[in-house]
Amino acid sequence: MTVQQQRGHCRAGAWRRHSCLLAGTLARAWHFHAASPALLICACCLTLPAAHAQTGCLGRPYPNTVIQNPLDLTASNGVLKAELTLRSQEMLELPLKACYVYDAGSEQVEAPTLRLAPGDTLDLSLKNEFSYFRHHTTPPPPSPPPHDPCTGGNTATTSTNIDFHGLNIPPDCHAGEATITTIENTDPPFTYKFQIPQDHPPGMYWYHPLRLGSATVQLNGGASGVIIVSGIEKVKPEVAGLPERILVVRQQFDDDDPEAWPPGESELSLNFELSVSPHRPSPVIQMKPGAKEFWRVANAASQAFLALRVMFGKTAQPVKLIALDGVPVRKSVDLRTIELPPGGRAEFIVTGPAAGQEARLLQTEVEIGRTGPESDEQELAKIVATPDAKVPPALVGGMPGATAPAPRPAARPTVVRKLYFAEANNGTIGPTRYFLAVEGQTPRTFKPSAPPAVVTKVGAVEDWIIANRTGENHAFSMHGVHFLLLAADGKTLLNPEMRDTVTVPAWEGEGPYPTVRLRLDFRDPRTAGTHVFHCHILHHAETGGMGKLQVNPQ
Ligand SMILES: [Cu+2]
Repeated sequence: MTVQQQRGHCRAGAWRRHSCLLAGTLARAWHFHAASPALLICACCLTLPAAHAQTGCLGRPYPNTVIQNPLDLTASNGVLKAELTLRSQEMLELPLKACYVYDAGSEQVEAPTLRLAPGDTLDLSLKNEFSYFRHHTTPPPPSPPPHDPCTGGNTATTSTNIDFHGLNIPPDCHAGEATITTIENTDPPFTYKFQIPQDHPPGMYWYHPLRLGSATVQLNGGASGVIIVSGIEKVKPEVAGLPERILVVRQQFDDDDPEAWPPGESELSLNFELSVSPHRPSPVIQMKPGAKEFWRVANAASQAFLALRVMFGKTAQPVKLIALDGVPVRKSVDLRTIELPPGGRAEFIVTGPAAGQEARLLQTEVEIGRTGPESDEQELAKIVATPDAKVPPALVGGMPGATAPAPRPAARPTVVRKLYFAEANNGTIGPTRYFLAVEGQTPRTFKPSAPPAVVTKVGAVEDWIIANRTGENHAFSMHGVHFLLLAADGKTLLNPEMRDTVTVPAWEGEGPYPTVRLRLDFRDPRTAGTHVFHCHILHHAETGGMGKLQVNPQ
């Protein structure tokens, strides 16, 4: 049963409509989202045929469910060939679902983890069956056939593409290009095909839509999954043999209108299980008492800045940092708070609580700035230690891959540039426009067809000092090449590490603008091409906060 059928049926009779609304209200009141499809069907659609699950999204975990890793799809003989279908499912009064569905034969699975070794080829086919278009708008006509996704297309919420976040791959169509490429829901399956470089850092990456006009709606609906470049145990032997836990934090919004800012109510989820304690029980992470695990956490929220703590009772526990943004760190410091901007990843070793000890994974309150959306404390999961815990499989070694940390940029930059985040309203009450501008240039909202904001050449080593002139945090994210984060909030970092996404903190309204300083190294000829950089609050990117960097061959 499609949503349109549900809605049409409900509108056919006043009492039925009332039942639908009542069911929706109950679902909302109980935060009973995962169970609500059944509730809605019971309440208003008893006379219709059974649901056709294969056309919508899959069920997501019930409250109190033990967290499990997503299904792994692992490359064999140097190739990972897989097919994903992007779908949508609209439920009355519930957040829109957007889902990457993988047909595993006996069952369909949402958002599998793509596992590749350096040197492997990803051969990924994406079928776009996303049918949701924003309310009060008319779906655009499909581009006239034959439509070539590499040339662009509709900017409707039905169009899509994939950004393989953080992978150092060429910015070409069918690979790392993610602002022009447009796959419409009338197109045949589109193939992404590229090789993971032999010297690629081993770590956690992720995939998500970045098509301007639909990316926020689709990401908020849950369209995201993990990519693991294998071999981290070669660089960080302390993780070998530890249970490897994949954790993805997503954020769903009650109102899917991306024009709304600050956005309305939202809920975080962990591996698709909503974390809305105390309204309903939290997800459960089962661990063996006192045992170590290797946690790989992605912030796949479109807006939430994370500050994660593993709490035993009221005390934050130290965790041992292993990698940031897919790159093993040079210095494995102990941290009690893991801060992750939207798009960021952290990998770390957690020691479990004793049997019976109260423990949880906590999102703590984050300073977002005067005009940013609220960010309250939220329990993401209970951590339950029990001797018969079902823990994820241990990280196996023996995969090919890098054996040394990623090389660092040169000690001195050849160019220093200044960029800044800014915002402007259209009139006094119009929607906010976002800018990620180069100092000295007239700020413009981003257009994929616009000339590059920055032009450089292979061989350059650039320092970018990025200021925030707005009252809210932004998340600067660079495609195609990692950067060394040298300074944050004006302070030089003691342990600079490679990153692909970084928080640029809000300006308080007086005093100097907060800045970050990062170093980009273009001495590798493979960095040639046109890359994009943008705010990873995807709504900001979609409404202008993006730019292009052209690296010319030497
Ligand atoms: Cu932003």
